[in-house]
Amino acid sequence: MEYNDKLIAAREAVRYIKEGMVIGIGSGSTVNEFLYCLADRIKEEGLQIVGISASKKSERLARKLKIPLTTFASYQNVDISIDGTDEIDEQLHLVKGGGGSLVREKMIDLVADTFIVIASGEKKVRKLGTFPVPVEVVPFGWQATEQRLQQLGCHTKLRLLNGEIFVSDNQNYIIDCEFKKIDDAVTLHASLKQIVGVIETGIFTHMVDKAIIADNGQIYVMKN
Ligand code: ABF
Repeated sequence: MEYNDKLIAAREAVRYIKEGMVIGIGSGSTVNEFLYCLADRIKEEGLQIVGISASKKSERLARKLKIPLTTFASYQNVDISIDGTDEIDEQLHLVKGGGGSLVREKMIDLVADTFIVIASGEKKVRKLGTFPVPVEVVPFGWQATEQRLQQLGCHTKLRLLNGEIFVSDNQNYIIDCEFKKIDDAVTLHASLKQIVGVIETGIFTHMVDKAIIADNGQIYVMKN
């Protein structure tokens, strides 16, 4: 039997949303499922919440679903952030950014009192690194930055979209760095961040409070 694990994980996450919350909204197809479920609760229960979106894509869907939104600056606190991921390991370290929104996602996920990741089973890995680490870089001199990234032992690729250079919501470029296996995500993130021209990496460590993974219809909750 085929299960929609993304929807199952999203539906479980909506249960954590309480009246009056400020909700950080990540991006990706699993987060989209969460937005549909959240919109249903708002319609059925008159739930009063406000969302802060980490990406223009999820913001467009939230507006279409009439989910009340506000800007990140206008709120000092975020009660809960719900976000997807590309990889998650046993320590709840993540590789994120496949959708290109890693900077704003990390900013919101970091300030949230509770950060919940929602994902289907195939995102769970023993070791991070199969998914190339997205690194957001300043467009100016990106080739020089790319060379310094390669010196950390990865194959790099400037992200393109429809044959053009992909530009993030922050008007920067993304270089996808293939490390294949990451033994120490904390140290690698620190090394990447030291490179002039690097703005942020898609390595999220020591941030996740709870992970809701749906695998073949079964829900697994991992927490720190
Ligand atoms: C987003 O979720 C990105 O960081 C990541 O690439 C994406 C995963 O998307 P999906 O839920 O579609 O697999 O937060």
